Amino acid sequence: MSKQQDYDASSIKVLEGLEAVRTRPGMYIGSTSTRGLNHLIYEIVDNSVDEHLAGFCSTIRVTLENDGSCTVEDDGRGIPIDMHEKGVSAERVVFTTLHAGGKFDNKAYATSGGLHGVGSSVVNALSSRMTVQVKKGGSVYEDRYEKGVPVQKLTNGLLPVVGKAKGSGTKINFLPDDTIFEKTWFKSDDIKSRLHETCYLNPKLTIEFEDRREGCQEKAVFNEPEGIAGFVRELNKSDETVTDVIFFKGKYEGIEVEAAFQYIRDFKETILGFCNNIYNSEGGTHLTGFKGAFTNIINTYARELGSLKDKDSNYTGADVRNGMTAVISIKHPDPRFEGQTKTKLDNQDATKAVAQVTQDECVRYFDRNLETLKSVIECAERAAKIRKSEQKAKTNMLSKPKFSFDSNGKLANCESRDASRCEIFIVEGDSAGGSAKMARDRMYQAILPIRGKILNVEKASIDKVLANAEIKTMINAFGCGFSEGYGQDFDIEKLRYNKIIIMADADVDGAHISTLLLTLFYRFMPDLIYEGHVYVAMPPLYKVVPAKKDEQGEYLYDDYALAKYRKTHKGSFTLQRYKGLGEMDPDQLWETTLDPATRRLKLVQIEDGRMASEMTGLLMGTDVPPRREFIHAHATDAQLDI
Ligand code: TSJ
Repeated sequence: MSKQQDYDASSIKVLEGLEAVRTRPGMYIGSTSTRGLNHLIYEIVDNSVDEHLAGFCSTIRVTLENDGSCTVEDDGRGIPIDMHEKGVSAERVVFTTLHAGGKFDNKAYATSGGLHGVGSSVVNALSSRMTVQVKKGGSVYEDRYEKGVPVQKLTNGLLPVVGKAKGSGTKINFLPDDTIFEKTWFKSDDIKSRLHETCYLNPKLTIEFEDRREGCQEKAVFNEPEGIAGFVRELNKSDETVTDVIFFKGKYEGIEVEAAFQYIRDFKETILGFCNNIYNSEGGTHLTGFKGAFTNIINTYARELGSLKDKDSNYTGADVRNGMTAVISIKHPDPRFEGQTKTKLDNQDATKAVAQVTQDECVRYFDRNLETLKSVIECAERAAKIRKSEQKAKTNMLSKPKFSFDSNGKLANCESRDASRCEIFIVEGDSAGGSAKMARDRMYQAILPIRGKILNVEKASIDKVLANAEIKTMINAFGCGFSEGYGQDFDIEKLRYNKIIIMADADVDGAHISTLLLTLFYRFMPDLIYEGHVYVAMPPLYKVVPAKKDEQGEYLYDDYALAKYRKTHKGSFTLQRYKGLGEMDPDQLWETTLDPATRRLKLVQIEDGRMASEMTGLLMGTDVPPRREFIHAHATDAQLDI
């Protein structure tokens, strides 16, 4: 068989592969929302970062073009364009083979972390067009694709030369396919922050960003020679610091470990883990190694220095991390990931490597910097003190009989104790609550009405939060306790309901109540959200009933659906607008929001833990000016009902 025929045969496989990507894009890039869209850029940029790690690329340029496409260009060696054994340019194999690599997989580190690293062929398949230009040996070579299918004619399987060039590099331009993505507007803030982060993790790399889209013209250059130490400094830029940034690195059994940390006055802990430049939002073994070793080190010193007496128990891990901001970055030759979003590092040898390097380097540092060590121990002391006094308050509160806060009988619990099938609806208002209690499936659906607005936990002190009757009722009803910084008393295994469903009116007040509840869950029971237990019910806004008797009535969930109905429906109909859940009778409530067969629920997910935490602080916290600024900048998205 000739080489060309050979390629024809394999090209059928290629088309099948592309089709698989286009049929289930979510499997390859996580989602087809803005997050998935932005991922296309990261996917491409990560290839240039690999070239940087291999030692051949110093600058990457990312441009958002006015036509909606994105250009990524680097000054590396250029993707190989010579003849591949399949009888066609190697470049074409890279862009048409799923998980391309194989032969090109001679990188120092595979960057397959979670959603990342699925490769350029996936981006190609999801782009209505893509142009690849490779500079090498004085010439520019070009290839073109549409929806992943090559459209450039080759000569003897090789790419045409389209110009002359100095130096070498790769330039990709791609336009995301608007039949695949729900939205095709790249979010420049997210992209900039991810590119900036990449530069903190790669101190010798420069990334130039440019937005050329109409009305958004902007340029930014990122280069962070200080590396992750600079990252920690940036994270703490608006906090009162207690120590300098401490940086260390080392290597253990083939695993490179780098860490930077600094203490701030605030009672919070921020520890970010990266493996091969990929952020691990669910943490993992590298963080376990760091935390374990650090706790040991501080307890050992605290006993040596007499801060802990013989009779005292050790500081907890959370105590010693009180006020700590840290970035742990490792390079692992064969990373494995697990967890709900496949972003939790799973390699057991990473625990040992990070623990060993942390032990050696921190002891070396603290032996020479006693004042810093004392400041760290003071932070742990303060945390331990508060932990002990809160423990007392908590045992007093939670040791009372179950549902003791429910003496007013507001919670209508379900009969089943099979948590996997039980649901609890948190319902705004007593009248909707009453209807919901009548309409529900008593076996599996519990109803907890809450009156008016709950406390904004972002603004209140912990004792106020715990004193709040509605919050106590919820904590007791869920059954898994709560965690807040120092105490790790939350136990998701004890959760009594598989689904926690927020049921609020589809108006501004309802949205506010949902936000307050989500803030509560996010701050005190974040695992409820991370493990996918929290939902928001989507009650319809309208019901349309056609005048003709034989036609079915329909619930409509937003104004867009109503406009569409008006356009497509022939004949007259009556329109009922629901002002609130309280207006629905039990039957309607059952059909629209309770019945698992017909209701609509929105699963609450965290796209980016850090971003979510910062946003929650910004939107729900006490500091007004930055919130006002944010609202003014984003107010065009809002729809107020007057
Ligand atoms: F994702 C991508 F494929 F589209 C892409 C790859 C996008 C961009 C903007 C850059 C790149 C890329 C690939 N930049 N640099 C490289 N380098 C290689 O592919 C390469 C070059 C030479 C050799 C060699 O062994 O000689 C090996 C490799 C992997």
